[in-house]
Amino acid sequence: MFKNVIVRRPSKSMVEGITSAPELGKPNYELALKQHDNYIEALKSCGVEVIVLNADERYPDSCFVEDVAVLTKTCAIVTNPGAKTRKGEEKEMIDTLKNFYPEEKIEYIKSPGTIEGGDVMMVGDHFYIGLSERTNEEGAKQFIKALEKHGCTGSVVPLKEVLHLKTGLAYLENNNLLVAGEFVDHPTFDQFNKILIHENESYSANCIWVNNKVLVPEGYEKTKEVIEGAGYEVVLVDTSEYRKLDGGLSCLSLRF
Ligand code: CIR
Repeated sequence: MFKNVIVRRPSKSMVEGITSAPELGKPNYELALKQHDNYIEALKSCGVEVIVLNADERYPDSCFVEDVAVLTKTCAIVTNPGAKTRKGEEKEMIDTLKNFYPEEKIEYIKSPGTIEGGDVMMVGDHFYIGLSERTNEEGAKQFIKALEKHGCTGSVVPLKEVLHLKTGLAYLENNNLLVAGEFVDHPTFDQFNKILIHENESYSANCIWVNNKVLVPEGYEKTKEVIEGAGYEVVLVDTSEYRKLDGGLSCLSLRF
């Protein structure tokens, strides 16, 4: 179960955030703020305390806090983002983490290692790490070493198409795994109960489990149905403005 969630308000500069889909247009900042409010309310409805950090105009993508740290039961690992314009974002998270973890439980990934939290999926004490354009082998190696120091384990998954590992995967606890695209037939995940995302709804693979409820992006009916069919209560949140920046529900928070 999660007790706490950290989010960061989107900055006005978010309209200049990184995107692989410029054809979707620039995000509408006012609407993004409203969607962020709703996201916070949806999280609170799952029984967590939400820590809301101020917007940071220097970093257009800084609302995607998931990428700058990975928080586990035993340690916090501050990442080293692979995207040029995101370098430095991680430093702005450290003071907040110190309110929850003693210094000896905070680890740091260092260059030339890079890793972004969107590439890390927690399954109990084990962490799957996607090797992507943002996360390199050296970053994954340092990350696994840090995990092992604190009683956890990690393994790598080379990625083909997705931006981050969790662009196409979401662990819903109880051995249930949402899978889309390149992960549908991926042998690494054969031991899970796979819940398949329809190919027309692949964006909605980025859901989050929060204390037995599942936050699902609004507008993806088939995904909503399969998750409800698996026995979960679904909470819908519209993320249209974040989608324009390749972001989704998991990217917008750190849950621990
Ligand atoms: C980026 O490209 O870094 C942002 N525009 C989107 C980050 C999405 N984060 C995530 O999947 N964890």
